[in-house]
Amino acid sequence: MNKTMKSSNEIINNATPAQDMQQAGVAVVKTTAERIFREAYGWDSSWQEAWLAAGFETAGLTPVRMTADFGQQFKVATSAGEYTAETSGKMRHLTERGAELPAVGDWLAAECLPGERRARIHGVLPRRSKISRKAAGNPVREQIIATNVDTLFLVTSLNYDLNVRRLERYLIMAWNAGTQPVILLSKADLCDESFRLQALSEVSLAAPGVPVHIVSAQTGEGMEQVAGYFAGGRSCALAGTSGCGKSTLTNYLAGGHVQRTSDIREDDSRGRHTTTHRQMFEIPGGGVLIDTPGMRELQLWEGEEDGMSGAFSDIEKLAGNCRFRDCTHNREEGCAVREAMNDGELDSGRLSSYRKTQRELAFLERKEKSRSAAGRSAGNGKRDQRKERRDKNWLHED
Ligand SMILES: Nc1nc2c(ncn2[C@@H]2O[C@H](COP(=O)(O)OP(=O)(O)O)[C@@H](O)[C@H]2O)c(=O)[nH]1
Ligand SMILES: [Mg+2]
Ligand SMILES: [Zn+2]
Repeated sequence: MNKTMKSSNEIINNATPAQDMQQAGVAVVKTTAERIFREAYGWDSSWQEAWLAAGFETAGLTPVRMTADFGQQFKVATSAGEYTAETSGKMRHLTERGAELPAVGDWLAAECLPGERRARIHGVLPRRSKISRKAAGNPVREQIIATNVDTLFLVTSLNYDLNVRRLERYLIMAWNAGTQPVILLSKADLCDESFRLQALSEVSLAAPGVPVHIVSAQTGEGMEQVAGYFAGGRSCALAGTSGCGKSTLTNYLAGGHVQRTSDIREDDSRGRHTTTHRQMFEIPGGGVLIDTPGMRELQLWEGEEDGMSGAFSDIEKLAGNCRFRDCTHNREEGCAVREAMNDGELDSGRLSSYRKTQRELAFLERKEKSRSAAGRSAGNGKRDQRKERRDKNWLHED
């Protein structure tokens, strides 16, 4: 064989020759299935690098991707189909905060038990993106919605659902997460042309620079563009209130009835919570989609990225022209933001939403700070040490 040519086996399997020999009996079939699986689920050369750097290959582990979360137990996709999985005792022992447990979307290092269709999880690859919100009823706990999502579809239906203030919150969540938001205005078949145009213009103002598509899972309108986001095995997720049509879109894109959908109650136009778990589905042409339950109220969680700048780029750009650098856009002379508002270029509702969200995030940050300060003064240096060790163990086990 030509030396520069690689067999598909070599491209994905970096095992030593000795390990290759060991597996020789099943190598070909196994690696073809493995290659198809990894391509479909978005494995690429930088995942491979992270995998090797973490030492998972030498530990004899297999990459699998978490598809569903049922609390203690969860599901993972493997080259041999879906397995039930749980974390290893050691990993559970090292875990104190829920946020560091595997989440839907994670690439995990697994010990597969094919006879039982079970997997034991020993590690998590560092995440590329992480969609979080504040856990309900707990001011300082993060709840991860999904990880490693390239595109987050924010769905809002064109019948009764449209609410730009709520959309702004979803956009902050997307930008905080490090994902690309895309807005889907769903159920286009239910509204007339003038309502569409109005919705489109309102949404474009609330979401500067964000792609917007008008879609219908009923007629298929706009669905080709949506399908384009999965090209090259990319990962997408759906977010939006209950009843806006997320599971119906999932069924359309997955090419079958994979998710239950629900009828909207006529009285309040709200869907029932038919989708109760976050779950990932494979898209026939490659790529995956994560469907999520509706969120009654989206409580923001400050991420590593600056979501405010992403979601309110128009206001921040204007603020760059205010005379004073620390302008609060209240009564200062030479305030470009107020000027734009007076000229009708900037909606006053949007400015007050910007301010309100800023206050909310500042409050959250203060809470988080005082909590970690309290933790330290209570002699929790030990916990920090444990956390550090844990990160090492999970992410860089070499
Ligand atoms: N007319 C119409 N109805 C839709 C469309 N998409 C979803 N629906 C309906 O909206 C209701 C809620 O859909 P579902 O997918 O369960 O919403 P979810 O809660 O966001 O997952 C169901 O009765 C669907 O049949 C659409 O494109 N057009
Ligand atoms: Mg649903
Ligand atoms: Zn100003």
